[in-house]
Amino acid sequence: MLNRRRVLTLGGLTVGGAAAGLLLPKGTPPHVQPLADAHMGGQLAGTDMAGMMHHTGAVPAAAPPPPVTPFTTAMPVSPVLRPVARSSTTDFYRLAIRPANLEIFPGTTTPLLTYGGLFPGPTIRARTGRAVQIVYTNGLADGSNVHLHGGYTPQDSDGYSMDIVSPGASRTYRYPNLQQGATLWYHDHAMGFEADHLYRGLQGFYVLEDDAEAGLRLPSGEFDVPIMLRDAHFDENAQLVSDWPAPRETVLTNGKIQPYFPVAARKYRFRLLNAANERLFKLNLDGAELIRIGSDGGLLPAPVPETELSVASGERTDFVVDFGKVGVGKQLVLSEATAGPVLRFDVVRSAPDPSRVPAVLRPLPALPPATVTRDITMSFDFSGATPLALMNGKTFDPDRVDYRIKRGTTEIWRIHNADAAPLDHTFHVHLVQFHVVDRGGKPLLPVDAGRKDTVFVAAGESVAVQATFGDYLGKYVFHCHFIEHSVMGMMGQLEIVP
Ligand SMILES: [Cu+2]
Repeated sequence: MLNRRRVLTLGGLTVGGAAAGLLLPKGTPPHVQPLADAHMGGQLAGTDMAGMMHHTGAVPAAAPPPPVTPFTTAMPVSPVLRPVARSSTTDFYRLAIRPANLEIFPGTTTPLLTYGGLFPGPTIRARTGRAVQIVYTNGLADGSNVHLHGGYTPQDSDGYSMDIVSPGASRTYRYPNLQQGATLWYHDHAMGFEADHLYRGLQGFYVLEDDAEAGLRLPSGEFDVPIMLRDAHFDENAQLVSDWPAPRETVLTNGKIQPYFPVAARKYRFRLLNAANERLFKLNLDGAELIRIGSDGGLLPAPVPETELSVASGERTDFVVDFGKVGVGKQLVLSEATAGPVLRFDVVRSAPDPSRVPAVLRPLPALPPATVTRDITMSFDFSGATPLALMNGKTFDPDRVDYRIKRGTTEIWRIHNADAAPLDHTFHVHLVQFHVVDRGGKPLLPVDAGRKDTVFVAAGESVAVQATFGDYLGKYVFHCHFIEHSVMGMMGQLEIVP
């Protein structure tokens, strides 16, 4: 029987190919070859694929990456992208999708795919009610596109999986920003390539702010800090290795390994994004209070003090830390349950603090009663020579519309993870923010609160969500945001119709 290490060795040629976007030959239009024909490699038949798909970091890589001394690199904060022009209604931007060699391990560089030569990409700061247009130019050798994750976006700007920007081409994405303030993010979503493209760095923040939120006097400006957490597997030369489902033992915090971040002794707002392809992060800050204020779709109704944050791939959680309670000269370490320390905050100076965390943040009105209920099942099928990743028993087919939804309809989707541990999933649907209304009859998780576009569904679990579908017509996808599952076929599509 093949053991785990043996399978990892094979992985570079088989599953690794899938993770590298080699489900399809390079240069082949993604729609030419159904995902079910993916070159997953018959060599994997009979191996414990399910057992492998759980990243615990327990199995060391054959050749470990270069050592990094913890807390010797400052955590960068991605710069805010400057508009190239402004009109009375719209901010205009340009952004290149291109390769870049960036320093992750001190003293050497790692080839990445980037937005604007940065990882994470530059942060786009937008205002509710004010439109944004971004011209993206694809400087990659493969097709690419851009999805605004969590955005209420017209179909032709959604980054629909089959709507590809060809190598060398440019595309204008238009975001009307007709939704409340929220920590959104932008990332690649090109059919067949998205797992590899996200893994190699095509990710950035899109922070939407609104007037009501600004009036709350939450920490803002330099005290409002996006933090992108993700994991990766590097070889001894600091090169990214795509050998999913091998463990990815290195966590990157805004693109650096175990950085430190100097802070003032006052309140900060952090916008935490789990941008890992496939991971559940459980975080604590040396037991300090983490005041949760926001979820995927914006502010919670009221702040929730916690000491641990659980955030799965694709989810965001906004929280406030009051370093004024810690004191100058002290440090707090943000640690992850399996990865250990990922970031150290050094309280280095005092500062005035006019910010506050009000007891009431933003109402969460109930949605209209649902008139349609659907059951959606995510599962793997290991019975054949090639493992299949399924949504409702089928792999994704761009020519099949799974659900036609009349615009404005409120629906309940009961989402089932039919797999056994450790095969967890996260469910993401484009276009809408939903409310989590049930978690198998058990109490909802803290991270389920507020408006959501991505929800964690552990092995064997069922989660019900309620959403009102808006006015934009056309096809949008829903999928597992453990993105290798998605690229293997765990994706479906809806069509909003008049
Ligand atoms: Cu999944």
